[in-house]
Formats: sequence, structure tokens, C-alpha cells
Amino acid sequence: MSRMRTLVSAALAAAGLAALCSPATAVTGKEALAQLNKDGDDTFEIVEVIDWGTQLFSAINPDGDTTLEPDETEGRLTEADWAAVNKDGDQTLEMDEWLSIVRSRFEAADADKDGKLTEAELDTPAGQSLLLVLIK
Ligand SMILES: [Ca+2]
Ligand SMILES: [Ca+2]
Ligand SMILES: [Ca+2]
Repeated sequence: MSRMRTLVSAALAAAGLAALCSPATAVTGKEALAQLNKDGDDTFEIVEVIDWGTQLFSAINPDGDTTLEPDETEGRLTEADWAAVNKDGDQTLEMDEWLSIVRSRFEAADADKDGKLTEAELDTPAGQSLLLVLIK
């Protein structure tokens, strides 16, 4: 029993390590929908996007504090993003600041403003920029 548990935790650790080591890579709209969209439609809505953004905040915050530091957002947020939401100029980003970026990227990607992101909208530069703050 305990040997089984050891094997299971070793497998989980290996999977976690692989996830940690894989860099943020471009994901197509089709792949993103296949990976994240589980509500039976074929689009992303803001509620889902906020949920995934919240999960990613924790996933890229390995020190487990309540803020993201610049090294934790590398490749996902630009200096301009930081300047826009981090008004006090400190080196930390709180969850609400992070989610305001997620929300504005969703709105930017929603070209026809119908509140849904299609595969085609996710494949635009604005859509790709949103996926960077949703998928590890
Ligand atoms: Ca959906
Ligand atoms: Ca942190
Ligand atoms: Ca749309």
C-alpha cells in the first residue's frame, strides 16, 4: 500500500516537474478550446476566463504569497502592463490587478463584442495575448 502510494506520488511529482519545465508556448485557439472549454459550447466566456486566470495566478506563484512578482509574470506581462495596473510602482501584483489585465485582454480579443471568444478570435494576436494569462 505504501509502496503504491510512493509510486503514485513519484508519478505526480514527475508530471508536475514536466509542467513546471515546459515554457509558455503558443497555443492555437483550437487547442485552447479543447484544453479549457468544458461547458459544452465552443467559445470562451468571461466567467470561464476569469476562473482560469485565477487558477493560473496560483500556478505561476510558486512562492505561495498573495502577489506576483515581475519574474513570475515574465513572458506573460509586459512592462507596459505592469505600469498600467501597478500604480504604486512596487514590485508586486495582486490578484485583482492581475484579473484586470485578464479582463481587458478578453475584451480586446472579443472583436465582435458578443461576449464570446471563438477559435478565430483566439487565433488573433489579441487572442494569443489572452491565452498567455490563462494557460501555463
Ligand atoms: Ca465556454
Ligand atoms: Ca509571488
Ligand atoms: Ca466574439
